[in-house]
Amino acid sequence: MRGPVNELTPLEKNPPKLTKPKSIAAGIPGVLASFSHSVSNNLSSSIYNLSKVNRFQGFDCPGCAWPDPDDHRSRFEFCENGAKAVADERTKNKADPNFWSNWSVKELSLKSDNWLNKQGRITDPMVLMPDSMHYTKISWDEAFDIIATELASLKDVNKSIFYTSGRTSNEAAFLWQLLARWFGTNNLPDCSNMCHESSGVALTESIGIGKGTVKLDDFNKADLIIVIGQNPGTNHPRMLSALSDAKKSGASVISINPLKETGMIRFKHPQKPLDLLGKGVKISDEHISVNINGDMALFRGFSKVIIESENYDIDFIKKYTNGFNEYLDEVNNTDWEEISFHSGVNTNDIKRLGEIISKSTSTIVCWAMGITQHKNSVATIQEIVNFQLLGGHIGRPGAGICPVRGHSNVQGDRTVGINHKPSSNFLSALANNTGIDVPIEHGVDTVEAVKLMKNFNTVFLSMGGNFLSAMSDTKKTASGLKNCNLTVQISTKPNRSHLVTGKKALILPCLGRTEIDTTSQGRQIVSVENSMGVVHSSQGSSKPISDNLKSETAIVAGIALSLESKISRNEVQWRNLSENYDNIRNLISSCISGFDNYNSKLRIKGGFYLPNSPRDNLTFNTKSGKAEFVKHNISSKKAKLNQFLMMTIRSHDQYNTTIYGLNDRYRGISNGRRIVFMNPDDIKDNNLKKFQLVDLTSHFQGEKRISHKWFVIPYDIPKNNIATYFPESNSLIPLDSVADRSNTPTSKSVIITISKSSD
Ligand SMILES: Nc1nc2c(c(=O)[nH]1)N[C@H]1C(S)=C(S)[C@@H](COP(=O)(O)OP(=O)(O)OC[C@H]3O[C@@H](n4cnc5c(=O)[nH]c(N)nc54)[C@H](O)[C@@H]3O)O[C@H]1N2
Ligand SMILES: Nc1nc2c(c(=O)[nH]1)N[C@H]1C(S)=C(S)[C@@H](COP(=O)(O)OP(=O)(O)OC[C@H]3O[C@@H](n4cnc5c(=O)[nH]c(N)nc54)[C@H](O)[C@@H]3O)O[C@H]1N2
Ligand SMILES: [Mo]
Repeated sequence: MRGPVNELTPLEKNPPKLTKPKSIAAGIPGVLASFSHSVSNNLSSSIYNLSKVNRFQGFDCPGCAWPDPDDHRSRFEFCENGAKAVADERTKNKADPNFWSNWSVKELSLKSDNWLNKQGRITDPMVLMPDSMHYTKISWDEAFDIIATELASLKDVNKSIFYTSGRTSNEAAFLWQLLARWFGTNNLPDCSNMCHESSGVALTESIGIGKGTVKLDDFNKADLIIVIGQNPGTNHPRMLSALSDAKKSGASVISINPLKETGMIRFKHPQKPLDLLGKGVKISDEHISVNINGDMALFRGFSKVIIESENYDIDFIKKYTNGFNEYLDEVNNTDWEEISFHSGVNTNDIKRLGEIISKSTSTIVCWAMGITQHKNSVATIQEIVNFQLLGGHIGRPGAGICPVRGHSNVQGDRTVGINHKPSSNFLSALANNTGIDVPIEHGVDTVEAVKLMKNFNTVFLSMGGNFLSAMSDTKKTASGLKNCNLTVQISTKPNRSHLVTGKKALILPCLGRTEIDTTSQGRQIVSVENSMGVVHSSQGSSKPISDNLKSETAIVAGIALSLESKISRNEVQWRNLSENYDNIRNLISSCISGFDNYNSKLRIKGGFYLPNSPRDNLTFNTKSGKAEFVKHNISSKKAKLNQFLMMTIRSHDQYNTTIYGLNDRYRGISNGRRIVFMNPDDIKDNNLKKFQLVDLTSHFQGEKRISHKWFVIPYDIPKNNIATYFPESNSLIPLDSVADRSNTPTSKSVIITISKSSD
């Protein structure tokens, strides 16, 4: 018998060490930190690889989706985040068949996420048979045969699920969705469902495109940049170069966040010697310590000031927007008391800042997870768009909206068809160009996938990612995965989704971004789309860590070819596509607009911009043909007496569920992750003390979820707000606690009570 495995991250014995939060991001410590991560992995290979990051002939940085300047992509552009991601992939450690035979899945499940990641790269395809305690090596052909057999034996194709994480290239992602749709399902949940789905839903309705409207160069032309719910110092460090350049060109920066994140205070460019010597550039001119989920009310307040001072752009509004009068009524009917109550910011501060903001002639608003992971996220984002429309800040130089995407190709994956709700245009283009019978019925997102898995015996296939740890409600997600007939993880490194599995499980190891991808037709390049809609090439240059790895595209084709005979279908030329990626790109060009001459444009330095009609020519593909003011009542999540509102955030030493180390340098935390950031007054009022061990209980629709033994840490955070790190805290987030319309787990709004742990 396999026996029960541990689904949750293990507890920690000792409290962390605390120092004062830092006031300057990057600089020498940033360089040293990336260096030390490289040393502990594989220094020479990391340095060689860093010289290739984001160069015209190099590979796309796996760190994040922030773009590079159009004119100097050949500069040595990397940051601590990227350096760590590269070093982590280039590790010399190998989770080879010996490793898997030394450790049972149960033993591995008792280890920390940090330990699991340190074991290194997976070298061979591995299988876990029913009732077996260990993974054993399997041939690729046998692995493909197991998958094809399980898929072909499903009575209903909609009991298969094809998950995607956002690092997958356009080419692999396109083939992946083709495999799912050729098989007959739109069950294509992806990490976007947990990430920027709210932005996509809100923006599509408001401005007719689910993406941002700025180019990087707009940052140099803006006079005001507002950064909301984002921690760029840790998660998008290259954005700090853009912000510091913008400051030098005269822009003001406002940061809106319950926490004073270090990157938003001061920044020293790690690759500019003069910056390293000086005090660095001051980034935020103003910081607003908004309450968690108070942003919608805050923006309503700013809009109210703009309207009351008649500082709106009436020409723009008349020509390009719809719904202004209704919005005007809504704003006039919102009183200041409500605004201050929901935002947690006092009226005078909002009015003072609103006055300054209303004078801006070119504003950019940036946001990330602090905005997208709440119940009212879609409404909040639409309020931000309303605010931008008032000033006419869309489609003009130096102005626009900028949802800052996470995974390095999450935006590209969606563009090329990773979408559980595909448009009918896309589906008919796919049908016409491939001859396949496309499924029309919408598929499941990540929350619906867990429910499907719990209720039926499904087959779950995962292109990258770590579904168990990334999803909300860890226990429910685990029971869903365990109910699957088969779970398949296409991965680079070990993670908890390899341990909490279906009855049978496969791990298929793939090439990483840094590695050379060769087929019978020679060396291949792939492509990705960054956060600002630039599609460019990426080509690894290192020898693969093992001879037994396959590229993601080869793995998709391998599954498909094995399935062909079992379901007697042969419409798609899988071999032709996977042996020469130009053929995949030709197919993408025929199916998706904006990709004409894909193969030649990709080979031009720096790649090409996809069309973006609001930005390019102020046209809006909405119901009215204009940008929509969408009105909503302002709302916010509030904790009741003796409760707290919890946000689950990233530390400086993690990449989503990959834990590089136990430090959160900028916030002054070292050697621990199981901590609750808490306001010092709340600590006192609740009779707690620093390092007190507490249990956290979440409350949702009468249900309780409890997580034991967290260390209390005093921190500068608004009263009644607390913060913990994910993935540890994901077990507290109820599966049904989701954002309206986007169905994104409310990872930043969890109602919690705190009690002292018993010994
Ligand atoms: N090094 C590193 N880089 C990464 C990642 C990583 O894990 N590590 N992940 C990548 C991915 S997939 C993504 S999506 C991005 C994530 O990038 P971020 O969105 O920056 O990541 P989070 O840590 O979730 O940070 C959320 C920020 O929002 C604030 N916040 C939380 N709730 C609220 C709120 O209600 N209102 C406001 N105004 N602020 C709030 C928090 O204090 C925190 O500063 O980063 C990408 N880049
Ligand atoms: N509570 C809470 N939960 C959250 C969030 C939050 O803020 N709070 N954030 C959410 C967000 S924004 C996101 S995007 C999701 C992330 O969800 P995922 O994308 O599913 O998770 P990751 O941790 O990025 O996936 C890491 C794994 O990807 C594999 N991998 C790495 N590189 C490659 C590669 O090149 N190819 C392949 N095939 N595999 C690779 C490795 O095996 C690694 O273990 O988590 C979400 N979950
Ligand atoms: Mo993300």
